[in-house]
Amino acid sequence: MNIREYFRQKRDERLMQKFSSSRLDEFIRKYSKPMEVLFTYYECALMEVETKFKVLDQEYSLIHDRNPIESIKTRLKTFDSVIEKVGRYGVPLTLKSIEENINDIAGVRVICSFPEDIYTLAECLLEQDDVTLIQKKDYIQNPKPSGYRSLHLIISVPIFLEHTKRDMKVEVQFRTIAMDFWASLEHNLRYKRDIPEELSAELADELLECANISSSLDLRMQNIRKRLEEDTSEMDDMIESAQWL
Ligand code: 0O2
Repeated sequence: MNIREYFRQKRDERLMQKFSSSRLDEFIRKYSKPMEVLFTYYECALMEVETKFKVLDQEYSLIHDRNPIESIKTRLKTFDSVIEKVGRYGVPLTLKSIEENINDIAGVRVICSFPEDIYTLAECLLEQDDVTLIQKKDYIQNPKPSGYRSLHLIISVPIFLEHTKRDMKVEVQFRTIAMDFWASLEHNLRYKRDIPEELSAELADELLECANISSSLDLRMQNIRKRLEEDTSEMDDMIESAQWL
């Protein structure tokens, strides 16, 4: 479905609560084609960033004999959630304003094995000379009141088109498997309707406790890995010196 059809279909739904039909009509008339082009550019930026992580993962496994990345997920924000955000932020409904103000149209989620891998990968990404950091939010050092943990970076990367280069913004969320498991469940519960207020408050407390437990589990698993690595490297040293005897 193209953007024009999409907006037509959505006109009587959620978008109408934020914007008058004449503003939406004007937006559709002016911007449906350029918006499609813009979204294609975001999709290209997602491919660029995903490839960067795949390369880092390959190289790391050559050197350290393990993969720091469990999985990579990419997503483009839906048109209606972009428009909903424009309404929530109170910024102009124009293409320029969407590009300037909405930073997470292209999103990459990198699921790592251990908390330390998150910072190693983020550092490796930011060292690349075509990557520019725009914003960093460290919800691992400073978890959200809900218990949410993740490292968020907004970066800008170039995509190379037929005759030009264009810098595009991408949001990268780094999580461990445990952080991602918690966030997915919490997200599902949050969007579940008809939960009585009392139960909802009870579940929020329970979720916060689960977030803290899973954070300490992450650290314990990381320590186990470190001790195993130390043990293996001691063993390698012993084997190496025995060969000289
Ligand atoms: P999606 O589909 O996952 O992208 P805003 O985006 O305006 O609400 P801000 O400050 O720009 O707020 O972004 P923030 O809070 O730094 O990060 C927003 C994204 O982080 C969310 O995207 C979620 O993916 C994730 N997130 C943040 N807080 C929580 C939380 O408490 N629980 C869970 N499960 N996820 C969280 P979207 O747009 O909501 O959805």
